[in-house]
Amino acid sequence: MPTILVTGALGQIGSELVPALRARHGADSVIATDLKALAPGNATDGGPYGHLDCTEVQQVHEAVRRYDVDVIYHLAALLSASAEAAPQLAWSVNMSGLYNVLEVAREYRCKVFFPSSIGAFGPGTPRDATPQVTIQRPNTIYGVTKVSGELLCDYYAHRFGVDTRGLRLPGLVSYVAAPGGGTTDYAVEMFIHAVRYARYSCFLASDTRLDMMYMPDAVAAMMDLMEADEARLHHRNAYNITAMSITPAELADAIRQHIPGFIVDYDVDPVRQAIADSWPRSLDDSAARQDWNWSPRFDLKAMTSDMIERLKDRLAAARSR
Ligand code: VAH
Repeated sequence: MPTILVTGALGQIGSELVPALRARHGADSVIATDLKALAPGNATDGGPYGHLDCTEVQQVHEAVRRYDVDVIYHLAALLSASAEAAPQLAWSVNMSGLYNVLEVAREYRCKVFFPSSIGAFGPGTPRDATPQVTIQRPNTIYGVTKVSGELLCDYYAHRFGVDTRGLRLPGLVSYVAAPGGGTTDYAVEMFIHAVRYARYSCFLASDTRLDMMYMPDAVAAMMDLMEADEARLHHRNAYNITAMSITPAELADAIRQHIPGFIVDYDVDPVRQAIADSWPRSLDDSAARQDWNWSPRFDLKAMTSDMIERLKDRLAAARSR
C-alpha cells in the first residue's frame, strides 16, 4: 500500500478526498495535514493528522521523511476570490508551497497530484468547449498561479522525472465542507441556503455559465488519474474535466424541483463576477475521456437530489442535538 500525504486536507476537496483515500488504501496509509488544528469530528478524523505549512520547506521535508511518503496530493492553496484579495500571500502559498512540495518530491521520488482549475484560462481563451490545448493568459493571480503550477509540474516531470499529474477542476459542489473563498462557491451556498431558509442572494449574475462537478466525481477523478498508466498520459498537467455547465438560474430551477418555494435574488459582487466572466463557459474534456477513461457519474439532477437529501439529514441531526 502506498503512503499518501494530503496537504490542505481540511479544505473543501480534502474533506472528501481523505476519507475516500483511507477507504481505498487503509486509514493509516493516508496522512492528512493542514495549517489548522483538527476540530473534533472533522471529516479527516480516523487516521493520522499533522500540522503542515507548505511554505516552510523543512516542514514538508520532515513530513515526507517521517512517514516515508510515496504520493502527495498537494491541495493547500488560496482559491480565486481569497487570492484576489491578497495576491502576494496567494503567490507565496500557491507557488512557494508547490515549489517546496516538488523539490521534496524530487528528493524522495514521490508522485505528486496538482489541482489546477478552469481558472488557468483567461479572457483570450475560447470560452465554449474550451480545448485541452489552447491560450492560457488568466488575468487573476489565482489563474497565474495555476498556469505557473501546471508549467512547473510539467518541468519537474521532464527535467527530473518526478511523476506529476494534474486536473483543471471546475467548480466543486460538496455538502461536507463549507465554501472557502472561491468564485464557484455560490453553488454550495445556494444549496445550504435553500435547505435552511428557502431563499438565497446570489453573488453572481443569473446567466453566469460555469463548469461544475459534484465532489464525489472530482475525488474519483483525482484517484483514477493518479492510478492511471503513466504511458497513456498525454497531458500530465493538466487535464480538462467537467460534469456539467450550468448557470445560477438553472441550479435554482433544479433545486426548486425539491424545494418549490425557493427564492433567489441576485446581488452581484463585481470582483467575483469579473473572475467568473474571465473563465470558460464549458470545457472539452475529451482528452481525459480518451487517455484514462474519465466519465462523471453525477449530472445536475443527480447532484441536486443527493445534495439536498444530505443537507436535510445534516440539518435534522444538528437540530436534534
Ligand atoms: C474557485 N472553487 O472558485 C475554486 C475553483 C473553478 C473554481 O478553482 O476559486
